[in-house]
Amino acid sequence: MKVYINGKFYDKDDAKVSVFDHGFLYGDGIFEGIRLYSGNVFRLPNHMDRLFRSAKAIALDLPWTKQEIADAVCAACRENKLTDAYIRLVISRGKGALGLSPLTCSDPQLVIIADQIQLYKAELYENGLKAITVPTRRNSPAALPPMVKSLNYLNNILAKIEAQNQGFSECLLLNSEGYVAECSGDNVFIVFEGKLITPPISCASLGGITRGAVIDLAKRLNIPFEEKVLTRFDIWTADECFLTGTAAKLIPLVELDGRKIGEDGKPGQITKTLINAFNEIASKEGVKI
Ligand code: PXG
Repeated sequence: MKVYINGKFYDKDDAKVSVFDHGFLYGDGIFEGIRLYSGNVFRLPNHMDRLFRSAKAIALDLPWTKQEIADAVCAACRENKLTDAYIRLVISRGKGALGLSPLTCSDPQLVIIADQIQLYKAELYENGLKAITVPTRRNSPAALPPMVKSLNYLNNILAKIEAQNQGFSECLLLNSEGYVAECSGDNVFIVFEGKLITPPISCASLGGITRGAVIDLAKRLNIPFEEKVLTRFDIWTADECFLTGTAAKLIPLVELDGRKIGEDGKPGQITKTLINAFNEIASKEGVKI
């Protein structure tokens, strides 16, 4: 495997950034998780837009254009002869002196790893996931804006640990007001009385690229859709529930906090329709590498 760093490719073992990089020292940086399906990079311009918004939010001036970074993503896929991949793009603040100030860093590092990811076992895509709500709350917009895909994911990692300690692989995070935000690295959707519903971004959810694709699909398939503030009650009593993320794709959630979702705790019909529709567009849409 060859890893892209600042315009060059390195063997996996030689792909290194400095321990003085503020990305390593302070989690000062941003990232994107991107998919390559059948030789097409899914919604690459949307990922570039989100990346540049993250950079702006952390006051990181990027010395590359969106097109240059998008080209580097495609080059990393070609270099590794991939047709299907998970691409982890990282931009760190760069090497600097000890101390929080980013003003000592002048050389941001652009790293692109094109690899594979299998988040959940195949069986769970058929039968659905079980999750619990964890005590850790989603980052408050008053602290770290949750729309920033920053290199500090400890909030989500702590939530994941709490779920795993209870024997669950996934968890629901509420926002600081107690409303549903999202799962540890996935957005959450419910279906209630035929309507598809997800919390608005203002509930401290990430504006997921997969979330956006599902909303577009719902419109195309004439499935009524609404963004609505949700409580745990709404998920417990939903007819269907599923999660969306670049790594996870679409995966049914069939139980939350010991409550079976829907009548039988099985993946629902609208969920299955959207999973099939997503799998169909995923390999057709996108930028050819
Ligand atoms: N919420 C959060 C907090 C995320 O970080 C999503 C939702 C789903 O968004 P997309 O755009 O992927 O549909 C994310 C996605 C990784 C990694 O290792 C990436 C994410 C989450 C966890 C791990 O690349 N991002």
